[in-house]
Amino acid sequence: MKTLVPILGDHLTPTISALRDADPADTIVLMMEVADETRYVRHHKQKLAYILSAMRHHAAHLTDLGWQVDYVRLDDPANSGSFTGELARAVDRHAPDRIVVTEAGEWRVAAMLDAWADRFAIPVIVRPDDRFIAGHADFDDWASGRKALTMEYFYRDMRRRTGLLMDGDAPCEGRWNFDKENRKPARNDLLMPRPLRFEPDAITRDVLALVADRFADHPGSLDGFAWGVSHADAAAQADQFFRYALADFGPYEDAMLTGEHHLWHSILSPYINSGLLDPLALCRRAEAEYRAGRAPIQSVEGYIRQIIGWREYMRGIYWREGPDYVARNFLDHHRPLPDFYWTGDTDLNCLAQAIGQTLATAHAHHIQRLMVTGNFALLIGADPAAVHRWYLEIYLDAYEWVELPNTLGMSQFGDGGLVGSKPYVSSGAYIDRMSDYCGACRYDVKQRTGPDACPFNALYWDFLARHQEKLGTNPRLALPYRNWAKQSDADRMSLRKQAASFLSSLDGDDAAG
Ligand code: FAD
Ligand code: DLZ
Ligand code: SF4
Repeated sequence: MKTLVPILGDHLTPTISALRDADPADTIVLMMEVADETRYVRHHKQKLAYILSAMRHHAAHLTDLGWQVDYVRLDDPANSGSFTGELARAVDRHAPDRIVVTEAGEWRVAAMLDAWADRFAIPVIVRPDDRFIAGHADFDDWASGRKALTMEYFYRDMRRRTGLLMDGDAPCEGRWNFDKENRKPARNDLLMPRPLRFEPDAITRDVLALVADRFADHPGSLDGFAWGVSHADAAAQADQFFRYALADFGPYEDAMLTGEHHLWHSILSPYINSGLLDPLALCRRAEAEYRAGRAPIQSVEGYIRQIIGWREYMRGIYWREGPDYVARNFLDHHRPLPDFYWTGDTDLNCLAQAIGQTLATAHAHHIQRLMVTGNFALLIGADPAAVHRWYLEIYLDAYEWVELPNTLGMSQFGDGGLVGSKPYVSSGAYIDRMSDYCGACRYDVKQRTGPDACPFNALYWDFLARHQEKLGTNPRLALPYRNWAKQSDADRMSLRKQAASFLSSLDGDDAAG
């Protein structure tokens, strides 16, 4: 039976479910570079270059493995610009008996796949994406009937289910979570592991030229593009991480340092999310490092939790909450995101560092995303949908299923506490403790009011005051609200005035930037 198998840009896994039992002699693999996908948000230029180059490398890899690949390029004059249009053309070209596809990674594309069955007069079989450990029904089973969808309990189930870091029925070393041992600031004089840099080959150079030519209006820079684009590249970066960084991953997971973009992070999320690396295999390898005595439990447990805990949990939330999740706005925030999110041109040094790095590389690590750019957006009352669009366009690893619950849920509290039990807000003190940014900033992190005061300080208290009705009864905010109440009326008034003046400077055409 002649089968057409569309492989989407995040399906770059040779053993993907749609290909699993297929006969190469009877199967046409269809890969499509389409304008709709490159334009549904203004993707960072490096994100476009990465995806298109990784797709081209994957097509070559599949061909080497014996598959017949029909590859439609973006600059093909006949390209219709959409997945459905390209599928229609491919059906005309190949006259298949059926279409087999692995489910899409987001609601927008899932709706297209659903419509294919009506549009084409042949069966369309949509298979589950079993690169994830928890299927949709597994997550629903776990979630239904629970008052709170606490990630930690989901994670424990995933540990039991995979057997990762388990000694029989008990967690290794008697605890599920070793975060208390982590969260150390880092110093610049430590010997820093370096992620690999990949010199663009001929395929990537072609794609870089295409992106420079067609997407000049998109944010970010292509200069110094050094991402891996093939299975071999991704495997080499994984080796680098396990050899040089995993052991210290835990302790320095939350640290931020000027000029040090990666610290002990793995920098593997783009490869995992597009399919070049298998998340479960990475976790098994991390466990092997622990069992061999080469990496301590607090690093290995922390790393595995991010993948079988947070990553799987975010996907479960995305599909469970439905396509309307994107419209939630619990705190009723409507401010546009300041222009400097697209330029890095601001005198708040922490933001300039995190955004500057993001524009240069399309990557920033979790605490930069959560406690610098995310924290600031939440404190100023930015519209969560606008914040979501920024994260979706600006990061190389951003696909809606993982980006949206992280941004709207965890970072912006837009879902009112489904993902996070309290908003991730902080004053400048947190950033000062975890980074070296404040020392080089024109603001003084210790001051709360006055022209040199760190804007995060007044904004923090103002945020709590503004949202007292909605957040005042949250037990995890009891201490900050007690501290707010303890301050004199005059202090509270001057903090609120300070915040109001900063916020109106943002309204005044980004004057604070
Ligand atoms: P490491 O720090 O080395 O972590 C190991 C792995 O764990 C990552 O490769 C990733 O696969 C996984 N992981 C860690 N944290 C999370 C998390 N919160 N959710 C899902 N997976 C996680 N991650 C994305 O993959 N895509 C996104 O679009 C994305 N958007 C985010 C938006 C916001 C506002 C925030 C706060 C976080 C977001 N994250 C996103 C999660 C996290 O920041 C990135 O996964 C991480 O920075 C990737 O870098 P790394 O591979 O070096 O991760
Ligand atoms: C993100 C992206 C981009 C920029 N371009 C393409 C493309 O041209 N062709 C393609 O197959 N996939 C692309 N992608 C990734 C898809 O948007 C991704 O596969 C969907 O989000 C699936 O849900
Ligand atoms: Fe950021 Fe405030 Fe520190 Fe400046 S002083 S880097 S604005 S936290």
